[in-house]
Amino acid sequence: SKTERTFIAVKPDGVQRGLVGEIIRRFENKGYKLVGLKLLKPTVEQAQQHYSDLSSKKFFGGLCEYFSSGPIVGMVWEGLGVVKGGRVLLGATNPADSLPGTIRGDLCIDVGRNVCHGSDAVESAEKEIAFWFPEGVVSYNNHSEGQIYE
Ligand code: YYY
Ligand code: MG
Repeated sequence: SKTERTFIAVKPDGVQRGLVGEIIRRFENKGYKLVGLKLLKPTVEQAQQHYSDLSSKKFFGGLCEYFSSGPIVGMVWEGLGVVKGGRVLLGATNPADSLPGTIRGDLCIDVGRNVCHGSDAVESAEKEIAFWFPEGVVSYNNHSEGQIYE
């Protein structure tokens, strides 16, 4: 549905490299609707919770340390098929495999510094949005909706 939502984050490397505007721009240009946006510095505990599915991986410690090392920009984007479509905009997890034209394909090199996060399924999106935006998101009418959707 048009009200499907996903959690997208610009990771600390993306913020430090000044890529916040570029990443937001790609989601805006696509036609998705921004309904949540905040700059925050995650605690290690928040990083561990966010990535809890990966706790058995050997890169988990480094991932959580990196994710909590500086501010991130957490966002909620809404639109038809936005969970899958958002992952398409991000590109493959490993930038070595991300195609040109994707955020990771265009903007980074190392899998451990891949500048952005995106929820991988509708269910995990709902979980991540509730975790990072417990206060809820913002409802409003987008005046372009009639041009974006048939
Ligand atoms: O959802 P996505 O971010 O594309 O990948 P995940 O498999 O969920 O892994 C999360 C995060 O972990 C990834 O963005 C980079 C990091 N990572 C890593 O450092 N090394 C790997 N071999 C795999 C993932
Ligand atoms: Mg993931």
